[in-house]
Amino acid sequence: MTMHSRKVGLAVAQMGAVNLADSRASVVKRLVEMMREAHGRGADFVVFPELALTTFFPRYWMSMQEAEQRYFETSMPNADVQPLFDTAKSLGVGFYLGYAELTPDGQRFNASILVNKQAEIVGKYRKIHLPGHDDHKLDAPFQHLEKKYFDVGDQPFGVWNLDEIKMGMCLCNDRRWPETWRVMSLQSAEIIVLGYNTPSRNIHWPEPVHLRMHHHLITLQASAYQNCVWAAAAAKCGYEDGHHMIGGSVIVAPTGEIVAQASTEDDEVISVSADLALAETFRKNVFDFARHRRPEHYRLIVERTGPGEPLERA
Ligand code: ING
Repeated sequence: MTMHSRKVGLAVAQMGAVNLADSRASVVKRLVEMMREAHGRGADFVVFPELALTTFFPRYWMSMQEAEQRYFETSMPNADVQPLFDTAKSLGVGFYLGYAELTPDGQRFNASILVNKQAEIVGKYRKIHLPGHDDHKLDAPFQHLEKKYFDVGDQPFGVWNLDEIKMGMCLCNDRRWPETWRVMSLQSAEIIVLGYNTPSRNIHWPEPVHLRMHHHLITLQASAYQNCVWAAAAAKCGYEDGHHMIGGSVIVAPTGEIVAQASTEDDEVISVSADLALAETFRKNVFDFARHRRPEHYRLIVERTGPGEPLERA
């Protein structure tokens, strides 16, 4: 059957390392350059990484005051990121950007925004699944202190109308939890975008390094397919002051196939012409939620946080 096509130029701007010594201005300059390259390839929308403006600071122990002073944004946009908003407006390109948010009342979030082609902030998301720990692990090679520096997101996973597209977003560890994707596909998301910073080394056990990329890719491929969405994921990667993070930025079609993948661990733009209509056949036949899902049998997903006893059966 012929599908009417709804093509969107979708790009991911992967970032190489941002080191402690790198200023926000130097980072924003790199983001602007990649936005220009994406636009040159016909992109309507560009995905930047999680915490894109600074090094992945949750790997370091410091006082909350120092973290707030060095790594959090107290307004968005602000003078440092304004060149990115100005470029977006002049080129007519929307974007997703991850950053650390300090609210006026002192709350701290690992946040991301959706910005439309007029450079207006259409949506904001605050990371719900915070990995890592909040204690100082003195014998660890590095820390993962998202549970220390960030509050749990206070808004639901959302979907926004952005330049005619129904777009959802999340952040990094969120992608590993199926509930993240389902809550957004139940809001009719067509594209789900996210940024990530994924250390290649596990501080808890000697996990083989290849598993980091394997889990990253199967998560995105399965989630895109099971939720009939395009998925676009932007890494910040490479060696940040000697601490390695995986690359593997990808764009995944609703078929579950990887249609574009970064091949470096540096600043790299990948892009596709994403046909949103491609998802329709899967929504009509395989994953027609309204026709096939049986929420009355899924109750444990919401009622239980951790695993418990088997259910009593009739
Ligand atoms: N980083 C990692 C991620 O979820 C992690 C943390 C890695 C958790 C591997 C579990 C396994 O990709 C962030 N920032 O969430």
